[in-house]
Amino acid sequence: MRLIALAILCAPTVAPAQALPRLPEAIDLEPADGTVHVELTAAETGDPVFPYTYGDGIGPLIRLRRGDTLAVDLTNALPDPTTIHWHGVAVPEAMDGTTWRFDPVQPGETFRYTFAVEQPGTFWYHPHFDTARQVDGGLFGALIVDDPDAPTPDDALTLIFDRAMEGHDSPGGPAGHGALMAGWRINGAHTPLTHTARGGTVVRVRLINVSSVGYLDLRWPGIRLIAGDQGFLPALATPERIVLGPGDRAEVEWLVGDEGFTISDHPYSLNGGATWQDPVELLRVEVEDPAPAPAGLDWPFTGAAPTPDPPYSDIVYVFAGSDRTGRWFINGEQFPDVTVEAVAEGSRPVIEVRNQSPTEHPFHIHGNHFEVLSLDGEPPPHAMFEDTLNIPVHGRARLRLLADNPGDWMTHCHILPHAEDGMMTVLRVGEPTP
Ligand SMILES: [Cu+2]
Repeated sequence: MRLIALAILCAPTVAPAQALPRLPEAIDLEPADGTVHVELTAAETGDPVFPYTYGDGIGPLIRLRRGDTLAVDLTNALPDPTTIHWHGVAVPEAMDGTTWRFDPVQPGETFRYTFAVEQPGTFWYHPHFDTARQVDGGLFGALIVDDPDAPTPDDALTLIFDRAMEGHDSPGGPAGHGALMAGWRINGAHTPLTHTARGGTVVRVRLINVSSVGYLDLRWPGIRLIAGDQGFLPALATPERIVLGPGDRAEVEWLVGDEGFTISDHPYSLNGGATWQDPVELLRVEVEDPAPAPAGLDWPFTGAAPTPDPPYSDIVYVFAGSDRTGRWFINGEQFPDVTVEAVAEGSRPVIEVRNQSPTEHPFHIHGNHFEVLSLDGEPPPHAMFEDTLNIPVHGRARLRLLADNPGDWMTHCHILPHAEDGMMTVLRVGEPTP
């Protein structure tokens, strides 16, 4: 009898997974039509998990409509300089948060970032100064620009994926090792998480990878991909998996029926993709009030075909380096000792990015975005507009830059330790400005 009682006492109890938190939304201090005014303070928290914050936890979600003007007053309460970079948004160079030609915001100072936004899409904001440490420390948030032409779903979620301090303190170590060790958080909460959705509804879900090193390889049954970095795709895609490198975004729709599903992450190596490790459950979607799954929404897909890949390049960037040396190069150079390539404002130069290293790199360009002409010789099925594109090991991407925003723009790998160890250059659009 005593043994039985003991066995009952020791029966394992399964702790219910925590519910997925929704992101806090930024408060608009001047709720007038056409403007959004937000105050952010970058400060230390004393919390080793998120040592830095833009407020209460990770940064608030800033939501705009296409054509709105955003004004953000950033107060720097950190002991170090900082900036805000608006990843994926065509802002004026002085608002881009980079320190190539502009000074960072000093401790104790307040700086106003202000610009109009004409591109709908899923963007994010983060410092571009001491970047790996400040981003990993918790300085990041989502910026959503709504398209007034898009249909309204029953519900909408924004999921920010990040990992705890992951290897930026050992840039010479094998990239991806830290990523394999640390667990993912979504909206600041440790996975696995659960979310309850109502049957018979359409949920629009925005996915943002803000990790400095980690790749996501997300899988669930019946993926319906509707948008990438720069707004809607030309057509619905139904891939088996969604791979998001650091800085990358995607949007999907969930058609919630009478059964739940689980989003898992398949461990992914920077040295060539899928690994031998088991998938990890990140988010279980449970259904309340089961009902037949609805049809997908009528998203404003254009059906645009990709631009044909021409037989020339205007600029070639060769990415090289290795984990062994921890030194990373573009065209044999390391930032800030770089050759500034220049293209005319309004031009459509063809850029070829060749990855000669044994590590994948997410190629990112500031201030302007590009169309993917081909990846390893294959054109995409539809026109594909991005600002962040993963280049596989020994891969070759050919891009058509929509060079419409003048300025000196950082062009770099978005694995932040790689960028800080040299893998960054400058692309000038238009005439040099004083
Ligand atoms: Cu890289």
